[in-house]
Amino acid sequence: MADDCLFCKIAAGDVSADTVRESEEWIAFRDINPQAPTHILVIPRQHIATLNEAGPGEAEMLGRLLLAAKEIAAEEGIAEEGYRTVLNCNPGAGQSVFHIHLHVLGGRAMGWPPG
Ligand code: DGP
Repeated sequence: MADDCLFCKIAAGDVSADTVRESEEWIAFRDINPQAPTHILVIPRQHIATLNEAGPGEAEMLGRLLLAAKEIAAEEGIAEEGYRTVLNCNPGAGQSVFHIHLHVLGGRAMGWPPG
């Protein structure tokens, strides 16, 4: 756990969140500022600030985050219609919380390219 990391505090239960699913390795909760009718964040319990800090030792965990996103999309009823997973890395891409998190967005049409 990193000091002063909001998502570490959510993972530890010290800050409340609308949790939809969790495992020993990750926790998924609704985004406080949703950008789509369904907007869920999947975060590892392990503190990794950005994708740039992830190494080969995190490969399986990162893969399981994607599989969690797939399962959550099915539970939320957006799997067939379509959904988007996004992992912003660093401020130039829009990252504002420096604990990696996978956005799962759905429930509306998505434009491409993203802004
Ligand atoms: P990013 O911009 O990729 O770093 O995404 C951070 C997301 O985190 C953003 O969509 C808003 C969300 N967020 C920030 N603070 C909180 C919080 O306290 N609770 C919840 N549930 N989401 C938060």
